[in-house]
Amino acid sequence: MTALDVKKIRADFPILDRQVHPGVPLVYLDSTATSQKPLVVIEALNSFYRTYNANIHRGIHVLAEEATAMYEDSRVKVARFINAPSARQVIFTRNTTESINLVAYSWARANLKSGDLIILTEMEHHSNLIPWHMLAFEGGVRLEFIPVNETGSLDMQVYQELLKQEPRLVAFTHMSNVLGTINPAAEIIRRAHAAGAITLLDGAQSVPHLSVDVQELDADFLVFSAHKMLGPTGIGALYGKLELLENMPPFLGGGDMIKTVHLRSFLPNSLPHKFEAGTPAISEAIGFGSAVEYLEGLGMTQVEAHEQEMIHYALERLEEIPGVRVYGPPAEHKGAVAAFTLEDIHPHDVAQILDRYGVAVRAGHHCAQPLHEKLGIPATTRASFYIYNMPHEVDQLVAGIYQVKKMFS
Ligand code: C6P
Repeated sequence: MTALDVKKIRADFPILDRQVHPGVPLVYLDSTATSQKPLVVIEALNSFYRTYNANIHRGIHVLAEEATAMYEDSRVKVARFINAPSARQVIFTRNTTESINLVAYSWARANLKSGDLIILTEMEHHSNLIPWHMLAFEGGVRLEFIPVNETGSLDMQVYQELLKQEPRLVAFTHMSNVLGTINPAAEIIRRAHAAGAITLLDGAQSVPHLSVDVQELDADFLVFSAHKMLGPTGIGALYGKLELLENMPPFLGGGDMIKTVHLRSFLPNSLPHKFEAGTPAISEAIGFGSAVEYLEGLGMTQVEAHEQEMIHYALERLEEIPGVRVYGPPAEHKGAVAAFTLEDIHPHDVAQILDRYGVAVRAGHHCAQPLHEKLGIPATTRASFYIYNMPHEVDQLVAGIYQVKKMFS
């Protein structure tokens, strides 16, 4: 018995009915890269362009008022989804990457000086590494990393030691996009605060799959992308504590982010508009609102339970194949992500052959090259599961892997 009515859910995702080669139906196992979109999201975009397309926060005509109301309503929905105290604390950005860059450019450049320490982890996505590398290169901040141990978890003892160096920021992923590890976010944040640091939680992989409550976690910043949680591409969010956001200088300058402008001065707008320069991704933000509503309708506890069932079954089946090695912790400590190697067959070959059987997986370093270096491998093949995946798709993946083995034997 699954926690979700997956057959009913699948009917909401028209793309899942397509064939990718003649007579070969799609088995989509790449939701960690981007999820598919339900009809309500597709319809939200369609209805915007068909009936009330207009720029927001500017016009006084009906279309502009409707578009503004829907855009702001989406912000309220997204804020509710993560239990933000106020919608003013949700900034719409392009994606997780832009949200992290916003914090790096605005908060970090205003608050950190040469020699200050930022703690990251060895399992970060490049988005939560490069902005800090750039800052280190430019402003001399120091970076230290919480190691990943053999079980794919963070070494909390080394973290405790690093905290003695009084970091200013601890920025870490809630869920690894490779190992699937769900990090103990509340504990990492609690310890960071005790050491006087603030925290940035990369929720790109957790917000779509777990119930994430910023107040319960006491997160200072949380970043995530709509496209990984049933929403459109080109829209993401930055949540921040009010006093932090209020005191941060603007990131990008231009229209909408100002209160008044003179030839030689300007006054920034209030939150959240201070950080939303120029015409934003209006239809995408509205689609984002529909996506979170859809997830709320399913219930995040049920989503999580379904994914636990999927990953338990997937690991059980994958681990019985001779020559397969799955990376990361056991199913109960991870999300629905299975990155694996198959003997010494290159992951790109594995993915290419699986594609012939309709199975869409990702191969490569998944923008986590340092983690792969740590694992001592250049790349992995990664299968990931979401609300619309069913156990028989795991079976198709496994059958495909046996075909790969046969071809290379
Ligand atoms: N990971 C994957 O296939 P953007 O691209 O800005 O929406 O998300 C960046 C990002 C940040 N943190 C984590 C943990 C992520 O997994 C991602 C995106 C995708 O694994 C694309 S590389």
